[in-house]
Amino acid sequence: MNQVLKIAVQKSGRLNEGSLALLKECGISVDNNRKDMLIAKAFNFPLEVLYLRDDDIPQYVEDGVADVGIVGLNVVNEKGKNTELVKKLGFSKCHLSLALPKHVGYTGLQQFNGKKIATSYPNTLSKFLKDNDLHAEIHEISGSVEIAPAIGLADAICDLVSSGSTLFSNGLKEVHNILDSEAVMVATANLDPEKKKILDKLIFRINAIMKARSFKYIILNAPENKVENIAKILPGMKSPTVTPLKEKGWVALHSVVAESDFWEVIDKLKDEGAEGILVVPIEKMI
Ligand code: PRT
Ligand code: ZN
Repeated sequence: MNQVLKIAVQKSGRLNEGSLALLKECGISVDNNRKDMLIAKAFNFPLEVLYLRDDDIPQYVEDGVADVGIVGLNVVNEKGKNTELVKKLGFSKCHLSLALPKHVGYTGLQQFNGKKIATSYPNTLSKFLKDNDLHAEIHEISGSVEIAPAIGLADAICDLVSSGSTLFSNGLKEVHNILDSEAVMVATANLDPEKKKILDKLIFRINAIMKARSFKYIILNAPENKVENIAKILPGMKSPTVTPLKEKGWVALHSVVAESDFWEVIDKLKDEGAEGILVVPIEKMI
């Protein structure tokens, strides 16, 4: 029988869109039009999608009900289930942080000793406190953690932060990051070899997409006598493509540039006399 890889994704919420967009970019079409749909088969890849609450995904993957799952690293850590981290996916980035009321001066982690901290992440926080030899009372709440200090429920909170605007609007300030998180793919231990082959194929596609996202395609015009210098700035995947322009003494160069040092490279190119610089996104990079 032909095997199908079962992947768990969040049914609705912050991870849903990014997870489905990633599958789509992998060329995998999934029927997800109906809101009440809990399971869907891909049309053109041996994949079945299970739509679940994010909190349940680690357990389903541990049990092998789902072979793999896309979930926040924060949830994977908190649940502590037996799953294998396959890949960090680079979206839904946030961090789990300790925060205090704005007016309270912060002197260091020791300040949390003897305090009450509200959180939806009791296991992660408890481990952090233990690792740092701190003794605080954890008050577990499942949502709206940010209002806990204002209503006298806790002295501090430990919650996810992305832009920081929720903390700000609740009169809180972030004082210590305890975990960097992003969407990750986890897999069940001892995945069936047939399914492992399907997963490898999926990861190959994801790698091509993630690599493409971190690079830009760049096209520019430059004086011919500057090609050597520019090639050093823009090494490309092998070396830049150089084509002559109709105007004598000028060439066009095509290459790729890493998003991370993009502006630095542009400044250097301008210094070498590059003109008409065009930068376009890359869809896949293999
Ligand atoms: O219904 P279900 O249980 O599936 O979803 P959920 O409501 O539990 O989770 P959801 O959709 O809110 O978040 C899913 C995952 O998205 C989280 O587990 C994180 O991995 C990731 N993520 C990324 C975030 C945030 N950014 C985030 N900002 N999850 C929550 N937040 C919340 C945070 O709790 C706080 O209340 O947003 C607020 C802070 O945001 P800023 O931008 O104001 O700092
Ligand atoms: Zn949840």
